[in-house]
Amino acid sequence: MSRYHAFLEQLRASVGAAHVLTEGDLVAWEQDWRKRERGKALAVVRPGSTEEVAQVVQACAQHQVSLVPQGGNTGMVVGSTPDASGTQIVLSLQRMQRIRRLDPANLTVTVEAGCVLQSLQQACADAGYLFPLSLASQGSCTIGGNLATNAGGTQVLRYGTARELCLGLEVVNAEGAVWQGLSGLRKDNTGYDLRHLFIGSEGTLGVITAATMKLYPLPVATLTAFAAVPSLAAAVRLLGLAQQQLGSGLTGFEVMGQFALGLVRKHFAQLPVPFDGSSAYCVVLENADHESEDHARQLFERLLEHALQDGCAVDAVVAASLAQARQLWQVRESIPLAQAQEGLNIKHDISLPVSSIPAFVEETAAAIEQACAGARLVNYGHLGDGNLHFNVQAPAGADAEAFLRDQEGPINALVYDAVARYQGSISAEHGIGSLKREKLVQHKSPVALDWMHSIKRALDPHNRMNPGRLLTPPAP
Ligand code: FAD
Ligand code: 2HG
Ligand code: ZN
Repeated sequence: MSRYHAFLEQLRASVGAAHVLTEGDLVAWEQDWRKRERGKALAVVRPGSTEEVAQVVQACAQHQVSLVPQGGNTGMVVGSTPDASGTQIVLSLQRMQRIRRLDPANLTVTVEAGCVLQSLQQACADAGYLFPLSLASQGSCTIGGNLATNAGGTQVLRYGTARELCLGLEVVNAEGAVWQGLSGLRKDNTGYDLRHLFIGSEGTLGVITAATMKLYPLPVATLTAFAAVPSLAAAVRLLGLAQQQLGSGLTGFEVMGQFALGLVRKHFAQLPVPFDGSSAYCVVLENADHESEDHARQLFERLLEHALQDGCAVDAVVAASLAQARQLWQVRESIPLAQAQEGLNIKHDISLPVSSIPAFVEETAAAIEQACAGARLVNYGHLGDGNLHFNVQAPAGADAEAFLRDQEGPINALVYDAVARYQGSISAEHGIGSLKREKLVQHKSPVALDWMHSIKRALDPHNRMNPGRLLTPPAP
């Protein structure tokens, strides 16, 4: 009889046999979104309540089994799938989708971790409120995963990251005890703010089972524009103009290199990408107005007129309808999918001071070309908050797997050294997972790393919560 027989029986007794998957096709839980790695799960366990999560974690503690929390499995850094040993369980939060409470006067919503982001946005909109976190993966990613990775997305310049939207958490710790921290308070100075330990911890400290998140009033009108800009420096100038003229109405400012847009044209031919592709970059801007659509349009048109006069934009269009606005956003949101269709690639999810971005890109693009002639730069991202997706695709016609094997190390080193020189971060929003663990050791201060290991030891002394992710495993 397998060493795990009693353990699996205990799980079945807790969550029901139908929710302990050990056979059949488990690829959806075992393979990461980017297809970088396929692991093997001892079981995929799908509890339906916080109490059941606690029982599963208690069973793991009792039988010394480690677990990998998983939401929508859309993470970019191989953090939500099991390793290849067949000894870890995937603890999927997918069944915990309930919105527990929407409190209009407090402008908060309390929601279970497995709720899909888009369902949460929709439920809040139906009730007349805005939940602003927006990512291209919102049809699959979950609020628990968003918090565990401190997700960013396209509205950060106005509303902040998942961390800034979170007021309280419910967490199951490594022993299987439940921490009730679902406060909707905006002020609470009663010592260490524990929620911040779990936000961005990538499942390594505890399982987030529910969260209380901030809501905002729905804007009266939201308009989208698409502009062609001659350079990144021009895009930064346009950002400055937009901030000045739209103030807090500016809710999105995304930049896209022409090669990235070319991938959308190639792989999503049905999407009309505006303009002829002759400008170096394009920008998507969003203006949310609390007065009226006319007011929003006037402000937007005045801004774009100034930009055309200034030369920081060479062409611009404001969407005439919601459907057109959706299409413009779809162009931007399709870039990661188009990139995936083009083949395996190297991703650099970096942040830099906005002012340094043009010089960084010029210098680093030249260095990449020198190191690997023909490597194709897929440069785009959330310029409004200083986050670039400075990705690299194999040279045209080259074998992508061989390119990754031979070039990922040298290209990563080159890019991350430049990021350090420009005082940026090697992970703006996707996290560390297992793909960037070694890089974290190189780029985080030894004091900070030491504190991180101390926190991990204090909260998960037996290293059972997503071991080997984010932090390098402790020495035996
Ligand atoms: P998963 O992938 O399942 O898990 C991610 C990490 O969180 C893992 O370490 C996992 O162990 C941990 N985790 C998951 N749930 C819990 C829980 N309940 N408790 C504790 N730990 C947990 N990210 C951005 O930040 N901005 C973007 O704009 C963006 N765009 C994307 C676009 C596409 C097309 C794709 C595929 C991904 C994108 N991402 C983006 C990355 C990804 O969607 C986010 O990281 C998202 O927050 C992950 O949520 P998830 O539910 O899929 O988490
Ligand atoms: C985005 O902003 C995501 O589209 C994905 O963060 C980025 O695929 C990427 O590199
Ligand atoms: Zn992003």
